[in-house]
This record gives sequence, C-alpha cells and structure tokens, in this order.
Amino acid sequence: MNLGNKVVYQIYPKSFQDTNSDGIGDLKGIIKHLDYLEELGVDYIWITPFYVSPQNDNGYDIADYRNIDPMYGTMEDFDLLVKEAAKRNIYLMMDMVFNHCSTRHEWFQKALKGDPYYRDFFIFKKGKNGLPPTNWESNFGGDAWSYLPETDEYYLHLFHVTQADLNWDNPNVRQACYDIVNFWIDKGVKGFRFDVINLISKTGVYEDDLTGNGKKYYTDGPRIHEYLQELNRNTFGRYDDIITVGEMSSTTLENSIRYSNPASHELSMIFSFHHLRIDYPSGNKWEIQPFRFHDLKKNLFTWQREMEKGGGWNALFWYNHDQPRIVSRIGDEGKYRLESAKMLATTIHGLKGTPYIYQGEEIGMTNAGFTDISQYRDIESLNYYNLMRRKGKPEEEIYESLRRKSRDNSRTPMQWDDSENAGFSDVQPWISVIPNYKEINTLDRESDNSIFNYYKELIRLRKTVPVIADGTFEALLEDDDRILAYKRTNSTQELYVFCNYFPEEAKVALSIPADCRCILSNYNEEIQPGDLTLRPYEAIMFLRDL
Ligand code: ISL
Ligand code: CA
Repeated sequence: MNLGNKVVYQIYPKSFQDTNSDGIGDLKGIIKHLDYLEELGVDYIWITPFYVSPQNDNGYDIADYRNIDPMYGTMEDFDLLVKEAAKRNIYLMMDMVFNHCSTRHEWFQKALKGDPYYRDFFIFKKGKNGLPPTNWESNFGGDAWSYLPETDEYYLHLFHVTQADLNWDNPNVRQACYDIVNFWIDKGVKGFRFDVINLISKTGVYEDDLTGNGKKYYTDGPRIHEYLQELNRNTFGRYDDIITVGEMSSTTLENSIRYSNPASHELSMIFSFHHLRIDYPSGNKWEIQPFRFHDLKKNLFTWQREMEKGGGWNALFWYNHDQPRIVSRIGDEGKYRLESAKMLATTIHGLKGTPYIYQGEEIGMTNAGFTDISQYRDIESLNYYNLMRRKGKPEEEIYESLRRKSRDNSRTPMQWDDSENAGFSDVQPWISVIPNYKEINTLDRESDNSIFNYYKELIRLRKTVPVIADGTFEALLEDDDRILAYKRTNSTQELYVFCNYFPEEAKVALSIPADCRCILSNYNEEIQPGDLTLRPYEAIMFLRDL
C-alpha cells in the first residue's frame, strides 16, 4: 500500500457532534459529518476509544474491548458508520489500548477475587518497608503503584490508578489482545492505532530509579519487537489493506526505524513526540518555556532524514487530543491566525510520511482559554492542579501552565457553526465551547481563503503531485533563524517548501531554479521564484519538473 498519499483525520468522539442532546458527542454524530470529511478528502478516520469505559481517562480506561459505550451509541450505529464511511472511500482506524485496561474490566475484577489465571494478567508486587515496590511515577503524576489492603500488595499503573498495566509476558494476555484486534478486523476496520505500545514489554527489573521516574524500566523494553511481530503475524499482518500506527512514548530513533520498517513486520508507521518537546526541553510538560525554533527544525529534520535512511515511516502531525492546539502554541492565534495556521499545515503536509489532522485543526481552532479549575475535565490536568496546590505553588502559576499545556485545550467541542454551542449540541456540552466559535467554525469553508480550503488543497496535492508522496527529503537553510525549508525529490520532480515561522519578514538566502512554479501560497498569490522575501508567517510551495 502507498502510505505516502494517505491522510488520516483524528476524531475525539466525545467532542465531535452530539445527536441525542446529552451534551456528549456520539457515533451518529460522526455519521452526520462524513460528507464533510469526504469534502476535505481524508482516507481514514482514527477515532479515539469509544468502548465501554468508566471514562476516568476519557475512554483510555477500557472495561470491555468488544462493546460500544452506550454513551456513544450501539453496535448498529458502529456498523452503519463503517458502511457509510466506506461509501465515501473513508476507512476506520480503531484505537487499541493494550498497555493497560480499566480496573473495572472483568480481568482485573477476577484478579482481585484471587483467580490465578487473571492475577497473571497484571503486575502485582509486594511493597518494601511500607513503601511501594519501586519509586516509579505515574505519567499523570503521583505513584505508579496502588496498594490493595486485601492482599497486602501493590499493582502497577503507569497511568491513572484505574488503568492497571497488563502483563504482556503472559502469552494469555497477548492472545486475548490479538483476539480483540481480529474481532474489529472482522467488523470491517482497516486501521489500528496502538496506544503507548512501546511500554508493554517491561524489563522485569523492579527497583528504584535513582536518576529518573522509572521510564527506563519499561520503555522500548527487551521483548517489544518480538511482541509487535507476533501481534502483526496473528492479526493485521494477514491482510494487505490494513494500516497501523504505534504511539511511541519517548522512543529512540533506532527503535522508530525498527518499528516501522516493513522488513521488520511490526507496524506501518509511528508517532514520535520529539518535535513537540520544543517548549519543554526538560521533559516536564508543565514548565513554561519559550518556543525553540532551532530545536523544532533539528528534531523534525533528524527524524525525516534518519527514518528515510533506515527505511522507517513517519506519521506526521502537530498535535492530538493530548496536546495544545498548534496555532496557539507556536503560531499566532490573533492577528495572523489564518496565515500561521496555513503555514504550519504546509510544513507538515509537504514532508515525507503520512499526515494526520486533528479535528478542528482544519479550521484553525485555538486553545480553550479556560480561567477556572471547574472548567477543566482532564484527569491529568486535575491531578496536576491538586498536586501543585498541595506543594504550595502559587495558583496563578498553576493556571498559566494549565492554560498553555492542558490536554483540555484540544478537547473542547468542534466548532461547526455560529449557532448556540457551536452547533455541537443543543444542550450544555460536557466541556465548555470556546466563545470564539462565532468567528471560527466550519462555515468558513464557503470562503476560498479559508483554512479548510487550504487543507483540502494540501490533501489534493499529496494525491496528485507524486513527489509529495514519494520524494526523498533534504533540509534547506538549516541555520536560518526564521525559515523552515526543505526540498523533496523523485526521478521526475522537485518540490521546494519555504515557511516563515515569525511575524517579521524573512529573506530567503538561497536561489531556486528559475523554472520552478508556485503551486501553493498562503497569501493566495502566484509567487515568482526570483529573489524571495517571506512575509509574516508566509508559506510557499514550488514545483519543478525534471
Ligand atoms: O498526554 C501526555 C502528557 O500530557 C502524554 O504523555 C500521554 O500521556 C502519552 O502520549 C500517552 O497518551 C496515550 O495514553 C494515555 C492517554 O491518557 C492518552 O490520551 C493517550 O493518547 C493513557 O492511555
Ligand atoms: Ca450524545
């Protein structure tokens, strides 16, 4: 399959479209907007978890992997969604959360009752002198272990206390997961996104991490490649029309290549997050630091170059449901919202890999702008608030971090139109709508100049200009302080991409061949390839036939 000309659209169902007036998005709401997605031109929709779940982590805490949470609809709705999407050449990518399951899942419930078969599904350990087995921290803050007085033991949870880690070294756990994947393949699903999948192989060493938070004892663990190959062999590897993407938390380049090189028979591609560490180099996401442009270029370019060299494949993205909106983060959500949103889109959509668009990105949605803790819903944000309050951090500083970094920034309702609640729901939504929906909404696509139409054009170009799908990558102007630029080449074409990341003008210190023609400009102009000076947040793509 040619991964280079596919585009994936990510849907956070809870915030996409409500159709039964409970303030929560649902599967029928996705069906309602399939025409919209077809108009945009995407090939796959990745929908974040909508299985039965107590919703402590908005569905990433799964209690039943084979049923739809009634809040989202029914299996009939799901079947209809698959069918209606396929009519529009759109296929479903399901989110598989196999590092952990909800403590409400029957596996964990049986384990708690002492059933030995299910006890071995999880990681139970004795404490040490009244303390947890190790000093590891949960990714959401606090201990990674929770105590069970009944048996005087702890269980491991790398995320929330209600998300118990599964023991992948147990073949029964692996088989149970493969059966789930096959269940959804039989229902017509054509893609899988595997949540934090590079954390499933623990080293088996349970000791204090004296230099970190425990990550080194479970990231890219000793049997990870073996497990991914086995997963591939037993499930999607039997078909040639299924795509897969692994979310690779803190992975290395070397592993990224192995995970996604077709010769390893693991996954089609991976999400790595290094290019998003650009405003928290320390690794503590709550820290507020200026955006480091050179770090962004360095990380993006290194991954482009090295993945190409090693035969790996990148999933290209600016953000998802865990990250703030990119236009607020490194663009300009005010005066240059249109220009900067399009410029950022140009960077991603010209690169080598498979682009992902997160709902609302295609209309330039901004961060939430919440001002009170009562507006936040995300478990990680609430944890952070409570922990920092206890530590005595000034409230203003906590709020500033949340305002910039909270995962709720990208989880507010999709802004469909300028009617009440942005057309998302006719009742008060589960999380507040951003008041700017009156100006920022999908009705903008009636204007040629809209961000939506620009995304649509980027997708169309990827499907019609072969060099975008298959060209090699070469960085340009690497030391430039304002411009991100690169060149893509195949046997018949050359593509040049120039993006100015700043509100000041930037002179392009490079001349490109005179027979280049401009195929895209975020200032809507036919730009000539001569001496170039980029205007604020200007982006241009030039094409040359060889
Ligand atoms: O959100 C993060 C930090 O703010 C990330 O570190 C995130 O925890 C990490 O990318 C893993 O995310 C995935 O697994 C989590 C879930 O909460 C996220 O929504 C999901 O994308 C646990 O299942
Ligand atoms: Ca609903």
